[in-house]
Amino acid sequence: MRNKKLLVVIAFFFIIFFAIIYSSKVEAARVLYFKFNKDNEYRERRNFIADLSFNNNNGRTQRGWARWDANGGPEGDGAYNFDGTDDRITVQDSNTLSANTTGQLTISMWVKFMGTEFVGEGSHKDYIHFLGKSNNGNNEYVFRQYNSSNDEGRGNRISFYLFNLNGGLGAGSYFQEPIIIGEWMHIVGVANGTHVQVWKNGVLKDADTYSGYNIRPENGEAPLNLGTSDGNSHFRGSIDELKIYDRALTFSEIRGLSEGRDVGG
Ligand SMILES: [Ca+2]
Ligand SMILES: [Ca+2]
Ligand SMILES: [Ca+2]
Ligand SMILES: [Ca+2]
Repeated sequence: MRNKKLLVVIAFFFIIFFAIIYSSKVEAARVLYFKFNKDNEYRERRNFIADLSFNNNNGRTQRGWARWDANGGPEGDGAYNFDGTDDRITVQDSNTLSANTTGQLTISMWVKFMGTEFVGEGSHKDYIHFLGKSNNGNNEYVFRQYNSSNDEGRGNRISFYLFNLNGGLGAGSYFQEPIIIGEWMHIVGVANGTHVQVWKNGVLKDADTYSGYNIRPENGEAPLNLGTSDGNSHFRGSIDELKIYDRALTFSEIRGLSEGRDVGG
């Protein structure tokens, strides 16, 4: 009888122990988290956006001041709006945001598109970047939206690209489906060491090899920008719940994020 009690106590402490190890692992995997709820507890005043993963990847709004919408986001708890002209949020360059230092990278966010007709960048001026860590000589990755009427057959294409630092063709995965203005979409880009992937609303849409484009990710010096990548084009819409992890999340983890559950939660 006494032994049985002892076993129960030991088992209990083992469970607690592994639960702590597991949750700290999940916490360690997350390298950036923007909730965009303007939380006083984290001194989110004026143009300061706290990195709630506590890796100090804090954000700041720049220039045209991306506007905070108190009722924005899929949960209505606050999100940032971008005007398509000059709005952006900037995070300083950090090793934790580069695919080669982490080995793998997952970028998860909620996005609401408010425009599908625009003049953008590129030789056809038909795309904008809504998130990117990429500028001349420091190209790492971007999320791209093509306009609806482009002449390349890429109408409404949403893609995630991984580049070599010197640019050129990137390894890009995409989906090309109707975009409903004003509707929140969950978008995830993954770089898992050999492939890039893009996910929409918890569904894997496309995957492509690094090797197909001779991509070898390196640590560049560009900041991470939301609303643009390098200022050459700008996104019109909203972003909420940006989460970056230093590993490739699993199918069920990405599905969970798209259904509002946290990784490990
Ligand atoms: Ca502005
Ligand atoms: Ca929010
Ligand atoms: Ca593909
Ligand atoms: Ca760097």
